[in-house]
Amino acid sequence: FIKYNWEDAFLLDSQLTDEEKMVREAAQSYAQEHLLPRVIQATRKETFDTGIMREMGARGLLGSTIEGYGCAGVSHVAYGLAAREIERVDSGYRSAMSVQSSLVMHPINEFGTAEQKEKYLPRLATGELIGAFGLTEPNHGSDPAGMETTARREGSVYRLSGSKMWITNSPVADVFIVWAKNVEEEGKIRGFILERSMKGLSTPVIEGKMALRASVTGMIQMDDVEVPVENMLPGASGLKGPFSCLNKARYGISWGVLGAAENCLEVARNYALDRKQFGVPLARFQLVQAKLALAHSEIALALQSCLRVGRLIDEDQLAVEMISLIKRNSCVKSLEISRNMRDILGGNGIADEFHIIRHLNNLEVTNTYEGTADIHLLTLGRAVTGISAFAATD
Ligand code: TGC
Ligand code: FAD
Repeated sequence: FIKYNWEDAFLLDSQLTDEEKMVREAAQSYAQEHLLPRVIQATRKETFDTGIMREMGARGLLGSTIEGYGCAGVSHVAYGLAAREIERVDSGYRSAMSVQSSLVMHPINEFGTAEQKEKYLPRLATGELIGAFGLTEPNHGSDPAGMETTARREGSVYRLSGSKMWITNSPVADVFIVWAKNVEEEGKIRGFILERSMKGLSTPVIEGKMALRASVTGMIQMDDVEVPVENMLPGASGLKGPFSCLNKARYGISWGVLGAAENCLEVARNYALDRKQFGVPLARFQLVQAKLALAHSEIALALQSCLRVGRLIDEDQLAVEMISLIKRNSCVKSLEISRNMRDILGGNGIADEFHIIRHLNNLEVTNTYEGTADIHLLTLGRAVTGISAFAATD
């Protein structure tokens, strides 16, 4: 037998290519050297430094799976590994990377015209432009099919009206992928590229978030915004368009949250080895060991599932339910791990200098956005039974 390495239980490292290891190391050193020193103040003050986008761009972390347009063209496994390293520091920073890569650059690359790709992708890849993705509305979160935002064709423009809610980066974004019902096509959902300078567009900040505070979140309000016809994404029609972007982003989240969980485990383990109560280190107590061992087990198992799905994406063998399975599993388990690790720190568990309480609050969000844990459970329930249970009328 080989010696068990608790930090790499199933020898994940040995399953990676040299390029994937290089991407992981680059993301790790960037996150530890440049993001970690900022995160406590950013969270206290609820600020997002937009320079982070250019820093990520300079390191090839934006739109990294795209070929050409200045993008790195790496594997989905490499993208997942980078998400894990960024989120080891904070879910908000991974959110910024995910939205830009999977929800803005991916739809332009997948559904856009050659002109749209040339115009936007290179500057999104460097982080010179910041993007946002508007699907959720004040009255429609889990059920985007009910969206009320409309697009009405008038000669050479579409007029967009409606509002989008809970939009990552919207207050600082230059470019917006907005999903709306096209009145001329009986309400078919279409994607549009909006720019900040367009008249009738405003993006108020949502204040007072108690989670994901190092990420800026806002609305996209559209009052008859005039969007040139050539800014519609021709290749996306129906809910499939936004959902296929979500597949990519949800995949990145599945890896990312495990980085946050690993950081919670690392902090709690070190604390349990140092801190003494009743004359012995906390790590000497069976109940404390149980919490650490369970956290370790869930992380190791979840990482293997993410790696497997990443390989299947790269082999073009993805079924979308696989994404629901790993997104929900990683998020639910990471949230539970962060709660248990926080407990090991006692009173110190709520101090931001120990990081866990910040991860815990962030992981409440990751459990909710990109499809709540229960929505993904229902997707899997439908796959298992063949019966849809989303709506009372199903
Ligand atoms: P349903 O009837 O199931 O499907 C409608 C059409 O969409 C297709 N489809 C998919 N296509 C690609 N990938 C997927 N994962 C797909 N899921 C469904 C489907 O084949 C169908 O196509 P067609 O051609 O037959 O019309 O749709 P439904 O209305 O019953 O809804 C199902 C449900 C509840 C699962 C779905 O609406 C859902 O996923 N709800 C959750 C909403 C959500 O995830 N919102 C995310 C907003 S973005 C965000 O949170 C960003 S956070 C960013 C950050 O900061 O990191
Ligand atoms: P609701 O849909 O109202 O759900 C409330 C509760 O009801 C949940 O527990 C849900 O599981 C449950 N529920 C709903 N339907 C069912 C059902 N059929 N059966 C059982 N239970 C059900 N959206 C974007 O478009 N772009 C972004 O960039 C973005 N960023 C975000 C950033 C943050 C910080 C947050 C908090 C959200 C963000 N979102 C974004 C929105 C996010 O995707 C939604 O919050 C999420 O999809 C849930 O929608 P909702 O908040 O309206 O909750």
